[in-house]
Amino acid sequence: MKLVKRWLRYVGGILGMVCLVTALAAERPNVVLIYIDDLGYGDVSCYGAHRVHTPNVDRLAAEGLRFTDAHCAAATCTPSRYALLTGQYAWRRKGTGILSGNANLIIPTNWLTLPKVFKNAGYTTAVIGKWHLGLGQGGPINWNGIIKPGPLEVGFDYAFIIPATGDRVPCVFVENHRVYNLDPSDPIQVSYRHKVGNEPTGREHPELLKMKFQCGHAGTIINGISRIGYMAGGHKARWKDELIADTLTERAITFIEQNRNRPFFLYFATHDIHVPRVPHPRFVGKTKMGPRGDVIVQMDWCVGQILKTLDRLGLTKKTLVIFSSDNGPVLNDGYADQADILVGDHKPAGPFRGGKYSSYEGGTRVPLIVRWPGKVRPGVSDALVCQVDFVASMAALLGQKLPKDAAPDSFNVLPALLGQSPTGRESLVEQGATVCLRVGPWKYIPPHRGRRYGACGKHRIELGNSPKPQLYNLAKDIGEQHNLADAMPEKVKEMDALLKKIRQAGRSRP
Ligand code: NG6
Ligand code: CA
Repeated sequence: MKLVKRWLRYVGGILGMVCLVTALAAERPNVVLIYIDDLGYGDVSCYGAHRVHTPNVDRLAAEGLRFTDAHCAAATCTPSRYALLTGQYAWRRKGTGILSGNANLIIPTNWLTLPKVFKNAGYTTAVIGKWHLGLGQGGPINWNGIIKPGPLEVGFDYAFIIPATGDRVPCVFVENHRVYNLDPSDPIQVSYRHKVGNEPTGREHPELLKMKFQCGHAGTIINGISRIGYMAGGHKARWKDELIADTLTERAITFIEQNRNRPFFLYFATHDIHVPRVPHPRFVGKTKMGPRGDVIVQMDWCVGQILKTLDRLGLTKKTLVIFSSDNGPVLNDGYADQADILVGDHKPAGPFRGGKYSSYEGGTRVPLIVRWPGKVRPGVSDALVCQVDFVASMAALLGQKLPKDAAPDSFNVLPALLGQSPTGRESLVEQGATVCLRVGPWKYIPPHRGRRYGACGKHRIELGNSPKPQLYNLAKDIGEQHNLADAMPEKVKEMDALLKKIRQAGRSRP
């Protein structure tokens, strides 16, 4: 009898261990962050688009939680991604505006970052896609040698990146510390000041262009498209814009396959739907909206490939997928690709005013979908959350304690992200053309000098700059049409004081 009891206890113990380990493993999912460039709130069908269909993003929404009040941290790429990876509002730090392609790394390598949160928990991490946070330090980048510090020094185990943007030189991928496919006998030279090499520029030879530029983008012609900046050499390494989506997706799939048996974090940052919008021929003409519509379809295909890979490898249930965008939408961002002409009644920013670059909600309110089958109940959440919160929220998911000085503006909104709580933050600083404040339904845009319109061509974007304060009640006025500042001076004062306080405190995380 004693023996049987002992044996039972032994088996029970093992069973308990197994359950515990399984439970822990279930709590530590793989995380795939699918991060789209310039995708607006209204650009996918699950957020109301009808002139373009995005069945794969819609599948994510149907199987996951779709947020209606989620924000990127800023209305342009670099500050937005900076905040995403560091958990610090970018406006707190100089030099975090849109970077040129030869800028140095802006994330200090000794800081805790989103990928380091995963690495500290034993995950394998990768960034595949757009970087735009600078590379190297202390001056010019040697594109022909070892390029560092960069993604590997801020916490990624593997990197295959577009250094800046598709419209900025150098038009090459960087894999870990080196330009991918570089022929040493054809070294790369890059300048943002003056022409290098003797290849034609868009300014000199617009007749050579397969896609004309309208604002900026008059530099070296690469693959029939003139870019921002000048570049020479590196011919074998230059990307073909038509193939970027395929190349990045293939890399992402390979990374998932190689890490199928251990926890991984993949930051998959597409080039789409940023300019230049050059879909693979198989997507050309898929919408009636020209290249901008077609690259939305291409982006959706990329999402589908990732989801299929997770299905095929049996990883769907073990993987938390996050889908979002780095800033609001823009139609004409400098190339004459007809986005502003063919848009029809499509509403890139959904019901919101403004778009990329703007202080209005269209600048930072973006799609956010979180899927974790069995853990996140499908539905819709109106919680106010921001990508700056991912650091603290993922740390909470993985049971990591954040040091006091790390991720100073990152809130743990994990309960909201997992659909366990209907509320997220109470307030949020939104970085548009200027630094604005949300508190619940209230939106405050401080007086700010500057241009009224941004971007280019027809339908330019209202930046929200005004010499007068603006106050909106989004609960009643989602399109920010009725400025209540004059009618509610006390509210303006209160919001202004809180914004100043958050700015002066140097941190906002409790
Ligand atoms: C702007 C570019 C725009 C885009 C943007 C950065 C011009 C006229 N406009 O300066 O095309 O590259 O910078 O976009 O050059 S972001 O999504 O990376 O922030
Ligand atoms: Ca962007």
